[in-house]
Amino acid sequence: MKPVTISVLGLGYIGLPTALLLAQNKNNFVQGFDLDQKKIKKLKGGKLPFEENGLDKVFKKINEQNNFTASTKLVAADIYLIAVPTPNKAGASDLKFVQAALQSIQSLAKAGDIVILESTVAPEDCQLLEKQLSKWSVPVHFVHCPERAIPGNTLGEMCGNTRIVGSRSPEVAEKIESMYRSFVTSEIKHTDPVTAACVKLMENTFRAVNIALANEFVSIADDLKINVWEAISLANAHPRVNIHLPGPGVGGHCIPIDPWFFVDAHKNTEVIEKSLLANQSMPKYVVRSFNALIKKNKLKVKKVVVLGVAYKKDVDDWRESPAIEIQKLLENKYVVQASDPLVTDYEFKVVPTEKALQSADSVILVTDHSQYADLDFSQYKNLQLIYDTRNCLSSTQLAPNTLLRSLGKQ
Ligand code: SAJ
Repeated sequence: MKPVTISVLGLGYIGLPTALLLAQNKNNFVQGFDLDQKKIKKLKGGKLPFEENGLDKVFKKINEQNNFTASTKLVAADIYLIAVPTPNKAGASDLKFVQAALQSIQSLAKAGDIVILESTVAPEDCQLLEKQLSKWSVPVHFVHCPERAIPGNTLGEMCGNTRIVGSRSPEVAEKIESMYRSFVTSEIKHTDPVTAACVKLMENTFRAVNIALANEFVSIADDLKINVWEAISLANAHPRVNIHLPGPGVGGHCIPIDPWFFVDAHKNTEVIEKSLLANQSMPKYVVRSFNALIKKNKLKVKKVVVLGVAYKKDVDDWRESPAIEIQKLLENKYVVQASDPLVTDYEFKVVPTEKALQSADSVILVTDHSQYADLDFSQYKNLQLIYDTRNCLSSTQLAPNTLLRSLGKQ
């Protein structure tokens, strides 16, 4: 069989794992391309530029196969796969990196080549890109296959999540399905590119709206003086109910941002908009509840630790993390220290957990890292209050004089 040459543009958290997974198939010749010289140097030296669960094993195998190259110069291929960032500020995807990638592809493209876009874009932008490519002097096929990744389990998600192939040509869709089939074990579904972009946004919007609902239930539970976690768990025992978990707010680079693409481009999106705003209001709700607890229990709190600043459990990523706003709000009233064993380079100084807890008189737990479940808080006798926004701690971890309260739990 003639080898298939695939050039992957952008060797980041999506592009690199995708390139390596594709190279597992010995019939693929995969050429990775990135502008970052340091990254390419590392890859050429047999080192991964970042850590990702299980990726080192795949990389080791690929290095023995000789069908993966990394370069700062794009090389001609049959299939181009774009996995560059689409930093999405102010409600629209920023296409500057996608446009730069397309420009370099255009200078190499031959008739019949396939250009796959994996980066998340607004459906309107997808329409625009499709139109743009249809005007190239050399006829190429545009395909949109929204990326599949979840920080902490990217390989699992890339292989196990349903893949959407958005193409106008059934033959091209078949070809791309067989390309992904070398590592995707779940279903691969076909549609057109714009629907594919819409599906990606719908998935993230579903999560945002559902989390907003759970967050709204917190305030209802507080009014009724009941435990929201217990109520949600009982409601979820119903076969057709799946309420998500409340929390201090929604972070990450997708769920708090992507749904704005819908709100900004369409009418009748009140539910989505209100949900995004409801999630955005959670840091304020957390700080208000924390202050109310201090007042009600007549505590003398001066120093607060924000425990966990990553946007979610067991990741080192703090993009859009609610911990940032919580800390800013707390600083109006308290001396605040941020602490997170996984995060180093952060908006604020990060203090080692033990040191931070030794000098603090209270804690707001923002991220439910697994290691906090084994943390012995009882050695920090000065702690008066721990406010657990994820309901992940147990009173058995604390000294008897420390008060433990969870968000939405009386
Ligand atoms: N969160 C809650 N309650 C929940 C679930 C999550 O408050 O019940 C919070 C988390 O703490 C976090 C935020 O929401 O701050 C987002 O976390 P997440 O795990 O739901 O999502 P991401 O941003 O890590 O990854 C999402 C995933 N999308 C969906 O699950 C629909 C992932 O599959 C996508 O690939 C990714 O966005 C993306 O790149 O679009």
